[in-house]
Amino acid sequence: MNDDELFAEPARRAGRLRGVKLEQRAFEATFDGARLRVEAVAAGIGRLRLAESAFAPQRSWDALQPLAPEPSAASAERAGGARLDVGGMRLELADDGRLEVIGPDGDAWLAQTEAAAWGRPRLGALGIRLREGDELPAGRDGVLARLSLRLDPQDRLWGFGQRTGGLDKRGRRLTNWAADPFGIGHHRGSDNLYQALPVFLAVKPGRAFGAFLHVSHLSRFDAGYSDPDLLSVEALGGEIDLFLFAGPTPAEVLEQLTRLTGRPMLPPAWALGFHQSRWGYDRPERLLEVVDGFRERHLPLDAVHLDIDYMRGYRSFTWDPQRFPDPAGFCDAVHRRGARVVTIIDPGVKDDPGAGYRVADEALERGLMLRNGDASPFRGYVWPDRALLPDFARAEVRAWWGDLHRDSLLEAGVDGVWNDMNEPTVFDAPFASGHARDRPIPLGLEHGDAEERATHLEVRNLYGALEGRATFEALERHRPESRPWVLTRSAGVGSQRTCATWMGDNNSWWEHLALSVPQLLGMGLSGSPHAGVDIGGFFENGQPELFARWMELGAFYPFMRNHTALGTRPQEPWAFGAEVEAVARQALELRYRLLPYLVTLAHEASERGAPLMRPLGYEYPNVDAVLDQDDVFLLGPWLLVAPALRPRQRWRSVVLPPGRWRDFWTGREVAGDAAGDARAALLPTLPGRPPLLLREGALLPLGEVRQSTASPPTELRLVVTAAARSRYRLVEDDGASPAAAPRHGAARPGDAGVAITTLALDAEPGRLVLELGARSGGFDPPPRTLTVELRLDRPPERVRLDGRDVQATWDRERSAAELGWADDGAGHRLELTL
Ligand code: MIG
Repeated sequence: MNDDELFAEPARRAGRLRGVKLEQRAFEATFDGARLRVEAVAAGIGRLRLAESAFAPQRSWDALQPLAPEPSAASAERAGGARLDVGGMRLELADDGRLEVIGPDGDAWLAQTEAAAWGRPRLGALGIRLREGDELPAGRDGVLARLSLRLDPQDRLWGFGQRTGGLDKRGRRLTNWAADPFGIGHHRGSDNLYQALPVFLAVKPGRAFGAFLHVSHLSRFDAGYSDPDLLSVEALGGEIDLFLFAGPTPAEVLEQLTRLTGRPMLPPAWALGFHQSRWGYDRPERLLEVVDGFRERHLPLDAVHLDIDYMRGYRSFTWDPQRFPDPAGFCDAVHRRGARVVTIIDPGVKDDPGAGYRVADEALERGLMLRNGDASPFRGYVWPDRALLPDFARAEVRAWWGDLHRDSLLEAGVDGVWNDMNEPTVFDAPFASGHARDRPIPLGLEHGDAEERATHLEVRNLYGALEGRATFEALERHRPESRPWVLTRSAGVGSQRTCATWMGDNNSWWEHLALSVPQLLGMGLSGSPHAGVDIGGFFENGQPELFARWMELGAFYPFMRNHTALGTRPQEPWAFGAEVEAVARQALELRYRLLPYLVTLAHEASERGAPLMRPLGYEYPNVDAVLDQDDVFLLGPWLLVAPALRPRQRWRSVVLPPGRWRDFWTGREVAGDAAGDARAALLPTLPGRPPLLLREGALLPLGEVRQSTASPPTELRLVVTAAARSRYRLVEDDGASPAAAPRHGAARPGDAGVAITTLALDAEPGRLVLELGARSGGFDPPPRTLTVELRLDRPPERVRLDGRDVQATWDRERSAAELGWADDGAGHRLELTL
């Protein structure tokens, strides 16, 4: 977009570089018309701020975590301009005032191409829906800053949060503005959805780096859209505040990003199980019938979700007295069936003061809701008709909102909370009118405490995040013995600390089944790994084969929930007949067998930001041939999943990353055929048996099939494939205690609620040694069998456990040598002669 299209006035430029001031871990440069600050924030993390004059104040609700700067992290030297080493990359300012990000080998990762520009943009150029007659707020809020940078032609651009399309977003323009595409749904051409996460990775063989635009105002990346070689960063609020992460691998970028913005929360055990939901389960009898339906058919289930139908006239924090006369009795009945209850909460509070609805009365009395310029409450139409919106940028409001959960939901026994409509979305008329259309909120609407007033333009992208945080903190406060679980539709950077998310309203389309892979990969790469999509599809009627394939794929989603819209055909796993039900059962059984692995992966996420679902290039960043594969993924380090994504698909081709791969189901090696510089294999997509490959050196912890996480496991199984050397750290926890989830840093052996076992595999021709370290930590798993299942080409000649000869059984169907013993938590050494 050229300047005349973008700006409503002649753009102002930074101008001539006037001088540079060096500090110990930073430098500041003054231009005729701009100010630049470059800072080494911590090892591998740099920050670049560019404004016309003063930098924006840090907000009390900001996502940034306090970081201890590493004293040796940086040095600024004078060489005409200035340079700052942040460890793993240098940030340089040339004499002519242009910025560069330089890798350790001297390559320019990003290079500024023209002077930064500022100006008030044309509203129509921003590409967002606006309230009729709305204008940009006055002052710096309404000023757009733009910085253009040259990209390496080889770089793939990953992340950018919640998006449609493929894994690599290069060639697109990406707007960061939370919005519900209601009535349109989302599709390949969609731009911004419910969540704004202005985060990306640039990846090419040999190195990756990352960036986070720390601007909550509306912003945009032109990622090679206007010019294939240019990335331009545009932000309202008048400032470019860009954090840069040196990598050099994708895993390190995620570690750096989440060190800065917060590590993902650790879900309670039940939340990693299966969730059944639908809009329209409107009575306790119906919900209990659904839970019983799972139990009778031996379909594992851990949670049911209550959509808006449970409320009294869509009033948040109420139960409909006719339909749900005894919420506690209902929750108890679900609990007795080994499942959990999740209730939806919408931020739109019904505007009916004086009608006995405590929430509205308090909100108005105490002035807790968003207000118009004339101090009257801001109103919009949502489910309860005319509604008020809480001002979540205020700590007082977050505490009040959080406390509302206690009497209404927590005391009844509700286990988790689901936040919807929190972009926030409001309409112009009651839904009953039949012509309600969504009505954007004025950009200048004020949020926040008097001492830190901010506009809607600044707060919107964090509104859902702040609601989620209020909810999470309330659960921590009022139920300190359990790990909170909150699901949210809108979210922002930092939400990963408190919330799981889903991708909103998809359709029962094969396209949306396929989309879920790059979409969830993008979420994990943006630091928000606990995500899922509505299995079976939300809008439109589910279809048998599509539903079966969706359950197969959904078994690998970090968050696995079946959900569908009001009025669509039934979508319980048994709704499509016996064949589909059988596939769904296999998928659910696989999910539950994977739980020990998912728990370990959730710990890896909470310790280092590692996503559970990973693109192949996350684990093999130097292998060009796998970087662009976005219809397959890895679950953690060990499992490659190549799902069926098309109707009547009988085969799946997959590019194999280097090393040896074994079919999970048969144990046989999948050699593949040479395909260019890589190898590719063709795998059968048998119903209920998604193509699944084990990496060499896999140390994959599995459990047995359970109907719910409420029943204690009785087996831990380690599936192992040979490799010269492999290491893994199995983390188990009690599934409930918050102590198992340190907010920052790795789970340590001393942590309550955690058990850690180190696994070490070493092999040489003819010999394989597996060492299990003694279990450490405060959590003692219930009595169980420990089984080791080694996937080998043929039965081993000799097996010794702790120096004594033992017998292993040989299972031909899985090509596996297997032996087990009562798990005593002690260290063991298994030696095989092959
Ligand atoms: O205007 O609560 O995305 O999951 O079922 C629709 C009803 C409101 C949108 C959510 C969807 C939920 C639905 N909600």
